[in-house]
Amino acid sequence: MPGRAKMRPMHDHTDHPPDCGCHLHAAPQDDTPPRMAPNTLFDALFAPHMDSAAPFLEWRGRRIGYAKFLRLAARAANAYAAAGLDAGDRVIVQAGKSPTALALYAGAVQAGVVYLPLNPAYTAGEVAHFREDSGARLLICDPASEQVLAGGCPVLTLAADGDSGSFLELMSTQEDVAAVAERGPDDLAALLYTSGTTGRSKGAMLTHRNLLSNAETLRDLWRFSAADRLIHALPIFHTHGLFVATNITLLAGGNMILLPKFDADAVVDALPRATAMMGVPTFYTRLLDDDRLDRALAADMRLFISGSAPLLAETHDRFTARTGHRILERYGMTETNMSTSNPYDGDRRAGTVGLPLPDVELKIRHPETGADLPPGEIGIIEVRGPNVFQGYWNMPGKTAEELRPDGFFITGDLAVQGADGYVTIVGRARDLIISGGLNVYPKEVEEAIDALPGVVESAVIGVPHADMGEAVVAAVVGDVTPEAVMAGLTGLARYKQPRHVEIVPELPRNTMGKVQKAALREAHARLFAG
Ligand code: MLC
Ligand code: AMP
Repeated sequence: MPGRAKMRPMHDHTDHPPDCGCHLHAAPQDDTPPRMAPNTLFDALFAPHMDSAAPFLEWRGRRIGYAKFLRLAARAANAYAAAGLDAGDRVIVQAGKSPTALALYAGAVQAGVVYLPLNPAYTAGEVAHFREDSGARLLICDPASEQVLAGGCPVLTLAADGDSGSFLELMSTQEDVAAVAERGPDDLAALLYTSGTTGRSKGAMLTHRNLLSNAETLRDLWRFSAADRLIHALPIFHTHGLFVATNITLLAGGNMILLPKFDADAVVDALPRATAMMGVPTFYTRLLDDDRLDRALAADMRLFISGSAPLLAETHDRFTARTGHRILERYGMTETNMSTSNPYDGDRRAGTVGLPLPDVELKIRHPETGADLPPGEIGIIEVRGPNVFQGYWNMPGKTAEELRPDGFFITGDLAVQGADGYVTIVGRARDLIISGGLNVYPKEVEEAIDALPGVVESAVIGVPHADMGEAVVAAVVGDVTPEAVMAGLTGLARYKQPRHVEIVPELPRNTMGKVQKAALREAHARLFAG
């Protein structure tokens, strides 16, 4: 793991990149060759804006400029140091969405601290695993959770609105300029936990290069510039909202209308002032359910992007009919950032996730043999490139199972690639439910159900859901009621809990004794189809 960072003063202009945009660089530069960036992400995302009065965030009607936001980030960087964190240490942030929470990410980049964001929906038991596994030196959470989460490492707080809490108090005692920790492209920037089909969640190690290369590629592909204003209604504890949306905006020098969460009224209000939006498919189906969505409302928008879950071709087409915009669908994963995208110019093909990104190699391989498959055949997507993570934290065995020695990552998504390069995802080789863009691993829910008194066995499946794409449903065998099952699952985050529990005499099995989840899915297919 990375050692102690070398620190440099933030405005030491001997070290400062010539294109940083700050006032001391207004004079022409000499021809000395560019130096290696001392902090890969900081120098690309933040340094150019240190003294910029340009807007960065609109939050609850308030404008926050770049310089102001970065001063907040510097306070956060200093507060990490005051709390005893060195570069390379992990900080867990389980906080609501606010400009302050975003500054905690930016401050971590500046201080070289490895950022580990968590869904506020995670329960104390779930958080305990992340804390123990990551060896975090500090946990920042909502004041209401402070007592429950105490133990293991120091706990400081940030309220859901970002306006109070002991970490904010610590920030307020700090200078608003901070040292920049020296971090290279291969140093870790973030640890993002992702569940799996077996065992506990795994921490995906993402480096400065992983995040920056993907942001650069997508900024160029999607033509983001300083003229863009992005509607940001995604959570900031996942790749989509934290890295794709935020890093691209920072890199382009654009700005964001930061919404606490997706809310159709707030998005309708923001659309006439915005140029772009990124969302999961649920955002688009909810907008389509709103009569106010029409061509006039979206007239000044240039780009709608969807990802994290399959966008139905029907949703895609209905959106075009209503607004005149073709949604641009892309495909990614926590471990890989983004890997494919439909083109900006050219055919945005409904039901496909487009073409491999320019710096990403993509292969469709045989699920068992790993052999390359020809166009038109279904196999597993494998990707390689600067976007692909470094492996799972402290899990060399799991890393070796999914990351080949030649650098290709086995995604577990089943797809077919046409001769023209377009990739269509047709299913998943791993047992996974995606509900509203959040992943639920049936195995984790089944283990929790099977541990309840009276339960013999269970099978958890995803069924079509008009709003969330898929909903979690449990079939349970045993002397137990659906209510007792639900009451026993409070240790799981709410979004993982079944929306429907059915007590059944037995689970359908094939001749090999394997539970036939396809038959269960079929039997419950109309439950939430709308
Ligand atoms: C909230 N709930 C969910 C849920 N979100 N249940 C299932 N699935 C979800 N995704 C729960 C709430 O706790 C609540 O429970 C109930 O469902 C109804 O809540 P809601 O008010 O309707 O939900 P809402 O707050 O509007 O959230 C829905 C959502 C949100 C879809 C807008 O989940 C969201 O923003 N999802 C995006 C997730 C995301 O960013 N994914 C990217 C991962 S990165 P109760 O009991 O109180 O009724 C990735 C890589 C890539 O995948 O390619 O991008
Ligand atoms: P996560 O592990 O939370 O990062 O989720 C990544 C998974 O989301 C991928 O492995 C895919 O299964 C799914 N995913 C992301 N984007 C898309 C998309 N555009 N279409 C279908 N599935 C997607």
